[in-house]
Amino acid sequence: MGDGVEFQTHGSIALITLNNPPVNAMGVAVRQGIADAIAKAEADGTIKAIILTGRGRCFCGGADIREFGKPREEPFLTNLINQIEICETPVVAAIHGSAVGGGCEISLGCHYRVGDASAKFGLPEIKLGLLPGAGGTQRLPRLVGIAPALDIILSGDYVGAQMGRELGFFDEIIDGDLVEGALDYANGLVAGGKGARRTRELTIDGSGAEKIFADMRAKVARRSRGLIAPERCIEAVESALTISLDEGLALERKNFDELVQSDQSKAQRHLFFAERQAHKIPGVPADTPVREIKSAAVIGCGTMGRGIAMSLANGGVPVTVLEVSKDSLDTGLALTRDTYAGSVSRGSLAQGDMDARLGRITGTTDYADIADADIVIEAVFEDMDLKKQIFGTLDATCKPGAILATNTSTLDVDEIAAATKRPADVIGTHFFSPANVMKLMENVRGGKTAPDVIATVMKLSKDIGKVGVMVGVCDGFVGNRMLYAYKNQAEFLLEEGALPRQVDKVIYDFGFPMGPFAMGDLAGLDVSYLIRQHRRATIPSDDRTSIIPDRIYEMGRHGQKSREGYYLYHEGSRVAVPDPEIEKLIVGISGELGIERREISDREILERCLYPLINEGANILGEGIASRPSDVDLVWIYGYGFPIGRGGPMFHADLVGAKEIYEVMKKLHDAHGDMLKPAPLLEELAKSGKSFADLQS
Ligand code: 3H9
Repeated sequence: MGDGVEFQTHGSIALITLNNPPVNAMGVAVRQGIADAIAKAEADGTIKAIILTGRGRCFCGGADIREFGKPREEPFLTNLINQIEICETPVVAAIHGSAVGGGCEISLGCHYRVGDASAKFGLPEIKLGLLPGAGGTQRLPRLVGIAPALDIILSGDYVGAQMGRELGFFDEIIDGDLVEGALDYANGLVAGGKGARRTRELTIDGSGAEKIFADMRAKVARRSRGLIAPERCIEAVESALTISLDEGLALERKNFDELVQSDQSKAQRHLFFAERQAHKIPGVPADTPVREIKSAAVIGCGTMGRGIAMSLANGGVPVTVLEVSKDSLDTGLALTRDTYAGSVSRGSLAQGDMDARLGRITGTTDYADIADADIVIEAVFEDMDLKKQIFGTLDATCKPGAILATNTSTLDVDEIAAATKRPADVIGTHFFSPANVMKLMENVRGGKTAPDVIATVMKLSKDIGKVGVMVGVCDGFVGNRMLYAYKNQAEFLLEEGALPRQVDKVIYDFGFPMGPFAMGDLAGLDVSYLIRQHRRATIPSDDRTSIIPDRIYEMGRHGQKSREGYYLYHEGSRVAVPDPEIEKLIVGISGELGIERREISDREILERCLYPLINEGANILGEGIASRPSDVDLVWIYGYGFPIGRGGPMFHADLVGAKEIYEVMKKLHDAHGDMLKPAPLLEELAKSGKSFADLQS
């Protein structure tokens, strides 16, 4: 039956099984195999029903994403699905695991759908900057209604078996063996004289549609600023109400073809593979055994500790939180409860889920209670002596084989590990605030961290729904080290002539959720002040630093929390209002420094903030702190709000061109000195005409 598709008969039932590991993606060979198998079954007068199912971990992960951007080869998926739908013989999709993207669309072309308890379906194309291009926008609204279909298509999230049954996607959920159950189901159809039942023939209930579309457009404008795929999805679903299915398929295809060529989709496809590539770590073979994580402990119940504990509990891991005093513990646990209750009141979490998650979090003030934890994550203030003391205690208390992790964002993991007699078990797990929301885990391997500890922590990241990236030890690791380069330049721009609102607007317009100064106000200017003090004491540097942030902090302005920082914030509002007092202060500081303020263009602001960030990424790659450019991209996308449609700093650098960035860096270097020295790797790429993508492993 060609590669990747098996054909069997069971009495009068034809069983067509996709067998294309790892996820039965439908490349050209698989599409051809299915088309041949369907034709064969239809031509055989003894076949009364057809089952389409998948072997391995899931039914089908969709079209083969690696084929996108290459010339299309027949049979096209849309035609194949039409071929299935117009069959006279009833076709049943029997689904286990995921039926997603084209995998969902092919099941929508089948006449009936059954699944086992593991079954889930969804249309994640939006996460690839696409729209479902093989009928998803036309058939799903016909089957489940407009509002649920829009939710599924625009979120890209997957729907489980039970909910799928309630929505009318699944006709039956099968207990026990899926294929046996599907055979019984198909035989039942034959016995009951049930024939083909075509989704294309269903009519859509258009009542309330205008409001549904308007609400969705408003939501998308808020959540997906700058991305083009969401509007194309809405437009295609909307068309299902007014034009025929075949016309709708043509519109959908037009939108798909436009999106698949776009830089945004290329960027998002890059990120899809980047997330998976990040799990391939030098020195850690794929078959490295992992340690079992059945329970965890978190040291510290402050903002970070609470967020980490919630992340673990949300991912199903029971966690014990340790605090120094009963009072701080009680406060921390109460705040944890409040955070969950807030999600319940906003409707983003069910009460039952809150109870289950909270039930996984317990508290203690006694190290003896965490002695059996499989992983302990320390999340106390950034103070090396304190951390060393804690790791000494953990070393003395925790069971052999426990992983001892630190949430440090800047400190030397090797120095922390040296406070124990088991440095091989020590690793960094750097979460981002708010840790229960932000997806990045910047995991840091020390010089002595054991491969199985690395493999376990990367698996844990995935298990709790985070994007894990493994990096090496250096000041600030990947994320914060690049952040220093970016923020420094933003501050110098103020001294030279720009104002916070101008810099922030340029960065916001580029696609970040906010600019560096609004971000500073949100994070707390007191926090960044303390970090700066600490860094100056521990890592003295001759590099130029701006005096503006210290001055603002010394005025008692701590950002949003004190309703005054770089901006003013009215009572109860998070809207940043430019403050003439700060603008006067900045102009005054330029005078003090003897800098003649000048007009600074938006272009200069963007280049001055972004190119040093990219340049630092190149230094980090050159030093081997990150294994590959796409790892750096993941850190900035999921930890710092780099716009997803731009694919991360290194992907963006390739779109601009290494040569162009190098030329600008050279000029900046001449004007501002060595802190803006072009990275040797950037220079090499510029001179050889290569790109960061060429370094990808
Ligand atoms: C589409 O269908 C377009 C249509 O609407 C229209 C067309 C005209 N293609 O995630 P995992 C690889 S767009 C190629 O770790 P899991 C993945 O790279 C498609 N490769 O497994 C990895 O490779 P490696 C819409 C794919 O068990 C390996 O499979 N579909 C594809 O945790 C394992 O992946 C999607 O966006 C693919 N479609 O989760 C599906 N999918 O081992 C997105 C996966 O070399 N995929 N690979 O690193 C998923 O959500 C998950 O992969 C899935 C399995 C849930 C299926």
